Amino acid sequence: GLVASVFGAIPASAAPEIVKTTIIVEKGKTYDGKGKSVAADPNTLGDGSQKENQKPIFRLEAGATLKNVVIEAPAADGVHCYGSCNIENVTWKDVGEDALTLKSSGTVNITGGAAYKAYDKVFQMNASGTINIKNFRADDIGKLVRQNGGTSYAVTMNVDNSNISNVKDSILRTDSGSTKGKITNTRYSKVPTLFKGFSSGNTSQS
Ligand code: ADA
Ligand code: CA
Ligand code: CA
Ligand code: CA
Repeated sequence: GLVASVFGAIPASAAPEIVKTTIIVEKGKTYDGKGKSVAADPNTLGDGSQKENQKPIFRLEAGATLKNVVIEAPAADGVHCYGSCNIENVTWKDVGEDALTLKSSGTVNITGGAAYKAYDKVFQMNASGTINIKNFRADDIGKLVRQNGGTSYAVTMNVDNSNISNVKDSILRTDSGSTKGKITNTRYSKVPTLFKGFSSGNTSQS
């Protein structure tokens, strides 16, 4: 909102809306936050620590879109996608256990937005499919995309036109010999490894 002051109208940083129960975005529907901030109720969804089995703030059903939302701390288990989902201009200011999980097969399109302060993973792929990350900013993270450890299904991971800095582990990581990774037109700073665990010939960078 706008706050009047002697300096004129300045944007106020509104307190986040505290989400007590997971917001469900139904199949094919769009949730447009119009720039609003949300955070998890730590007592019902999770405290955003590295403890597993926290609940998501948003659950997207197949074909749903989430846009124009700022997710503040605590972010619990972020966003869960059950099938394909579109994430546009969503910023995680302090990623919780992780930022987004693909829970059943589909394509995740992340366009614009950012993720900061992910102790471990940002995007977690727990099902086969594709993740397309475009025009994204990530800073102070463990990994940008991680296919669930020990799984052998195929995931396609694409990163384009993004800016990634202060990475502890790698940008893309898998244990699957059939998973492919591609990074194009992306700027890095303090990134030790671009790809980890991929079979030879399954990665490209330009
Ligand atoms: C860890 C854990 C998986 C799964 C995953 C997640 O990798 O071993 O079982 O819970 O986190 O989705 O956060
Ligand atoms: Ca986890
Ligand atoms: Ca964090
Ligand atoms: Ca998780």
